Amino acid sequence: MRIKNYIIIVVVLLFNLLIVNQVFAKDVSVDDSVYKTLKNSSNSMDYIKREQQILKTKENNLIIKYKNTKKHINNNYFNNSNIEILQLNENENIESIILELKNNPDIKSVEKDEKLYILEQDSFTINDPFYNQQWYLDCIKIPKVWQKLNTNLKTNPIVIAVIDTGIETTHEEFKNKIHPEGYNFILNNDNIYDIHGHGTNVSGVICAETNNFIGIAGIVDNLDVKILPLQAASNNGTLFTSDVIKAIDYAIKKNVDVINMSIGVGSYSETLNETIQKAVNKGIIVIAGAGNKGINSYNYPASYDNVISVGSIDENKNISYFSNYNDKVDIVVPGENIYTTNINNSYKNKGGTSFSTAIVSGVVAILKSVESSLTSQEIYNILTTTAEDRGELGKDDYYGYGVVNTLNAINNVIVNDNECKIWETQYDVINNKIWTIKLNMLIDDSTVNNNVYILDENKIKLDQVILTENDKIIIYPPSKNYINGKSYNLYIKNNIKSKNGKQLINPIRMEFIIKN
Ligand SMILES: [Ca+2]
Ligand SMILES: [Ca+2]
Ligand SMILES: [Ca+2]
Repeated sequence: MRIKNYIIIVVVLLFNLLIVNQVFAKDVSVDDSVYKTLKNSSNSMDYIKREQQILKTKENNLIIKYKNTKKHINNNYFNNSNIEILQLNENENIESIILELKNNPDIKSVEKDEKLYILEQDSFTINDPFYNQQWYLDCIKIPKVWQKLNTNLKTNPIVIAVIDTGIETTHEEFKNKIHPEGYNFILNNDNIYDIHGHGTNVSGVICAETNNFIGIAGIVDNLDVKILPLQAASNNGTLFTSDVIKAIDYAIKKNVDVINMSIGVGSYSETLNETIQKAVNKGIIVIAGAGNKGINSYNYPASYDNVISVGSIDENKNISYFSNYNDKVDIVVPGENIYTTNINNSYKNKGGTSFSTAIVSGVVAILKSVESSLTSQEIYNILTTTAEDRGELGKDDYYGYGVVNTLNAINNVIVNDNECKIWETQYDVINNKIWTIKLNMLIDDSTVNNNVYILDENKIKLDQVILTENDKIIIYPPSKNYINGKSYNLYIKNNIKSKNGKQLINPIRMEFIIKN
């Protein structure tokens, strides 16, 4: 019976409450013998673990300088000097203790034992020669996201259907970027070679190969993101609704993650709307341009329900003169001077909400790539709640919820290990373990989903049932149980909130190892 293994983690997680404790001065001692043995040991993992334990004891220390050498609080001073290290417990209020010590007449100075850093230059560089013309990447914080993705984060393959004029399959920037099952809905064959250019322009923004010493950098960096070119637009740049419907149906059958529609018209179609809702219900994220007429009217497909309607901003983050505005606009990203791939293996500056759409498709692909379980609604919530408000306060007809901030969005999806408070590693954990985490306030159930999870050694999220019960989070083992001898990490993100709206202070990580 699983219930027998129901063990409560004693540590109580604290929401954002200040707890001021008294000063508990402790000796800081480093067991040098252990340190030296380990350093010479062939087992570097042991060494690193021990080093981490030692470093942890230094996280919250103060350096105190006395006016003379005889007045130390404890014996932890340097060679009879008048300097002493004071170790504080991690829940002590360091600032108030500093103030207290500064009032001590024997003490000359008090300062935090701050860290210095080795002066290593970050090796992150982008070598695509036209990268410096791609202002739109910086504008929505894409390079910072690439740096984050540079770590050994496990990602998932993503397919984006681009319903457009096709793609120049031979362009130097699209090697291994095109899904082989593209289709031409005008000719009813697989000839998706782009003669017009628009589909090639749009596709390059999303996934031109980054860091290949050629051309531009695509938004999705070198994640496994492929374009499924669905040609429904003719060479004069027009599309029949019926061909768009066929293309969406095809995209649903191919199980794509995202549908990019850099197309639009003012008239509403019941059948097109129904087909789009079918795609949305299958978990596909549908993105479309708000329109390029600069008028206050709907533009479809962007203005259908459950479609992400994307407006355009310029280099000063002001709304583009051509960007349609209405209550269906959800977010804005750059849509002017978008340097991208063009036909004849070339590059060109382009503008329009078409390219804003492509940028958002790329951003969504990044989010889905690091967290494939995200639903359309979750993606929508992440993009809109992390956007930077512009124009009138709050959501408005021009900017929707504001300018996409991809870094904030990705930080909402993944937790950076070095931002986490680390709980002690649990060894010899049984393989049908049920974890129960108790918090100090009633938990808002709706904030738990996606914010509590367990990753395996490959950083793959396990499928498991996670329940909330008043002030407890209960995590059942994955359907196939854990694997003996393997290490797992439990993450609790600080997006969790209490019923009265307090947020968890730090994200938490706890490693546990299943016993053999
Ligand atoms: Ca390139
Ligand atoms: Ca919408
Ligand atoms: Ca606003």
